[in-house]
Amino acid sequence: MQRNQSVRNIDYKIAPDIPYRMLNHWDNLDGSIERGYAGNSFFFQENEIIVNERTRMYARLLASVGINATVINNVNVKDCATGLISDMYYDKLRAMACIFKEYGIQLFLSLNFAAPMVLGGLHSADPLDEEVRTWWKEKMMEVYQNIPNLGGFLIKADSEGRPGPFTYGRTHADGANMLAEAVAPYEGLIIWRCFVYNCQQDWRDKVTDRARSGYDNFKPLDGKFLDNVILQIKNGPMDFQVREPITPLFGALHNTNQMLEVQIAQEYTGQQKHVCYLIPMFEQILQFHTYLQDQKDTIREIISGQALNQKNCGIAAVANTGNESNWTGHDLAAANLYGFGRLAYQKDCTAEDIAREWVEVTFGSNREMITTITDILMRSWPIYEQYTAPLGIGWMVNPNHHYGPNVDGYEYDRWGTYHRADHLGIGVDRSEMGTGYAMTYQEPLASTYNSVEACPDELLLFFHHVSYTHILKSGKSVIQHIYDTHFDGVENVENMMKALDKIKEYLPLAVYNRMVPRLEEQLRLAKEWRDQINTYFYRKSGIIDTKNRTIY
Ligand code: GCW
Repeated sequence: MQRNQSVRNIDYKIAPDIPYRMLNHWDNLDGSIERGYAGNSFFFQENEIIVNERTRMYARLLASVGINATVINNVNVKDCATGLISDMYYDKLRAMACIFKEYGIQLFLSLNFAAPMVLGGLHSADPLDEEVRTWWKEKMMEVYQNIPNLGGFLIKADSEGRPGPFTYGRTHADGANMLAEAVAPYEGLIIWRCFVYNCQQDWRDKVTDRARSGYDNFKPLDGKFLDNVILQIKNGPMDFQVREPITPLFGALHNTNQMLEVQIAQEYTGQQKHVCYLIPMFEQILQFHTYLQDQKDTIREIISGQALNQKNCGIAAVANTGNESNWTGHDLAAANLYGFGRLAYQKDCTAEDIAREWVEVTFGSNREMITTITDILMRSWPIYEQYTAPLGIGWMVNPNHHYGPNVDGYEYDRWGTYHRADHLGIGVDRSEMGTGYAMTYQEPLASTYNSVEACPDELLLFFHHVSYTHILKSGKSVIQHIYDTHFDGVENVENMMKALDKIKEYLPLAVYNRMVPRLEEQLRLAKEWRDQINTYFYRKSGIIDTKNRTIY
């Protein structure tokens, strides 16, 4: 009805194919949000849990787009957050879980693997230690007595300084299974993240490859996890960059429940100041053929459980919400929350249908307005890619907060994220002659990515180190591609602003007034990206722009 369509002949039934459609909030108990760009937490404030009218509005919001599970606290479980599984918080959590249940949503929590030490005073968190195992069993009995509707737990272990089984020489299967046994009597799930890599790398070391780490750590454990464990795997092998290949881990696990993790919080994609509608990216990911087996080998078939006949599977998005009145800061960022839910719920929805649907239900029925905003959304991810890091290389951002250009920001650091540019060329050799990452894919993907000629342009620098004069499939040299896309990117942002201006009368004034300063900021930063990237590569390569535009 909101879309102004007739309700007369509606007679259809749809059922979601993906069992768990989840949000992951990175909210801290002090009210801050890690990678949050829409204000503070509406779950926590000053180490207290908030249950109020917004809790219900939130549940309704999620239910309206088909999301059925949510993790409310940050995967980096520190300080008071470890104590969420203690007396102090049970009453509020139970109240929240009950509200969520009315809307068909299950509450989950992130856990601290070292909780037996922090809360229990034990000397170890070794998953094979009997005392530790007993502690967890008793703790889970207590937790479920207090919060009967709890869905289970999400765990980040041995990652970026978080504790985990490696400390005790144990595997991630040992760690996950210990917890899975403890929650099994209550039908709880353990969602175990595969974001495990060496974040103390020496930039001089060209053998270690962060991209390989998920595969190298988890492929050998295939088949070793209990059935109430789900491995949660980020879409790319690195970390939510504007362009990454799809992780090879999905094509490598035959006997393990899997869940895809994407990020609608726009950490590396403009931090909700820039328009970047990510659903076309997620659509590509879900349709991707892993070649795991002859049939039913797409990511969607894997995480819906159809490929491997599983039921504990799903999709999770790192959430983009906060306590700002419009939930997502940028009004257009709400399309990512809506779109994530819709795409996860309904198999045959396209990113473009979803964009249009969102525009109609949000802003009404004026044709020109609908076309304009749908078009802005649909072009926004490619445009963001144009003015930021080129050809799949990623990063080039400022350390820590990850906003704005800094070509060498991560080049000489410990995080395993390098572009390896010199005066002759750029890119990371991940072919069999380099780190061998390309060979972790199933065929024919391995051969495609392994070969400079066959590798798709948009991923070339992720897989290969090439000279600036290397000719892309597009017919342009790498350096000219860098110059052209960066000039085009800024122009496209300018056009976006002009287009929005033309339909301004069809938007609520408050919405328009919120959007304009953000678009101005997007344009300012797009220019900064353009000039820094172009200047950097002009100075490195000494090769002039064939179109003679201004480079500094
Ligand atoms: O992308 C990185 C973020 C961290 C985050 C981590 C993760 C929650 O920069 O802020 O920590 O990924 O996914 O665990």
